[in-house]
Amino acid sequence: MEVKGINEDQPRFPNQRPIDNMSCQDWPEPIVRVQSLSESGSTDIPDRYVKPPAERPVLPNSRINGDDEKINIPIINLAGLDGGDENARREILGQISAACREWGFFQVVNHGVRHELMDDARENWRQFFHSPMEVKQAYGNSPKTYEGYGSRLGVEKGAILDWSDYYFLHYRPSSLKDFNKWPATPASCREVIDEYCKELVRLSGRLMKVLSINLGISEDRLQNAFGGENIGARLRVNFYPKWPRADLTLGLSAHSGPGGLTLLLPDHQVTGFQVRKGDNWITVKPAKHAFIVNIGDQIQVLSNANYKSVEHRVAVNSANERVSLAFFYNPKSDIPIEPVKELVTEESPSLYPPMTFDEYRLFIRTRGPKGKSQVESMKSPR
Ligand SMILES: O=C(O)CCC(=O)C(=O)O
Repeated sequence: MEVKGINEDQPRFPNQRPIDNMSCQDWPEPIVRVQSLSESGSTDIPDRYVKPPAERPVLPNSRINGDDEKINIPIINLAGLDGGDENARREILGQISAACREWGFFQVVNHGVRHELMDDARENWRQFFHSPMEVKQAYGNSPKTYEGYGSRLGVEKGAILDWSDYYFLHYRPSSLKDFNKWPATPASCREVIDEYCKELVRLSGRLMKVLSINLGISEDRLQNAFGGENIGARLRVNFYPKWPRADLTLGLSAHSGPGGLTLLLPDHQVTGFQVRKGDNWITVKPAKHAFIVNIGDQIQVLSNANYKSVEHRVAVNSANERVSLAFFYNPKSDIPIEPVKELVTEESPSLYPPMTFDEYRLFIRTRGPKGKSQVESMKSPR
């Protein structure tokens, strides 16, 4: 997809200041790899990564087992979801419904994805990030599509940046899937990631049915609104190098998922993923071999805000690197997304105008992660 410039006469997000003279074709400043800064051994944190005091994180304990915080997002066992026991199925649907409404997040275990595949996928990517810099640079990305090896989100000149490098790749639609843009190192990477993404498309489809049923609409309604079989699917692998002054920065700034569903495979050893709950940030304690499921903005829109996307962010660890795999299950990018008709009534009028995902994601591609400002700015007054 070509990202168009955003100097349009009528900005689509009325509460947002336009960015002038920005074409989104290239980065506004030379790219610095965060991993190289971390490995340089310097203890000074460059100003570019120092967040304003109000945005700095409350740091979790570094190792999962040492974290004594009791609160966690719900952990839901999917074992009985398709097993034929109607009571068990209803119980799981109820747990997912409550988690979507109260948290916008939940973890799933017994989800059907092989544990070895999950471990393999994470380790392949860890090895990729530990490859020589020239290997990684061969995949260096641009803001035009973001595919490849990158170190910033957004193209605002002089922006305060996040303390992470990442890799973005397309899995769906098939026309955008290009093995040449996936790492060839380590040797098993492409094959493992291909199988991993296939499994996650399947799991996402199961979860989409559950969300539809829980909204009281037909089980294939959300999937059809996403374009049926023609969904989009992308993987972003995040690498958060360690940094002694983790208290001053963020690995990923607060944002809500701009797409549909996110299935996150967190680091199994290092915490850092935080979810907003009211005025607090809760550090997620990942269950073993669980995926963290997150409702994105497109589902907030389709559900007419019955479900809400929730802000999340990542704290850096001062002693350990952290690797996570975020799989984004998105609507077909060129169809209008708006509240499904069954959820629009006289008492609950439509809250959002139709917008394609191609248009919607221009915001994060140009401005970077900015809390929930985008989806909030779209809302029409009731
Ligand atoms: O690294 C994490 O745990 C979260 C990543 C995330 O939220 C994202 O990639 O959008």
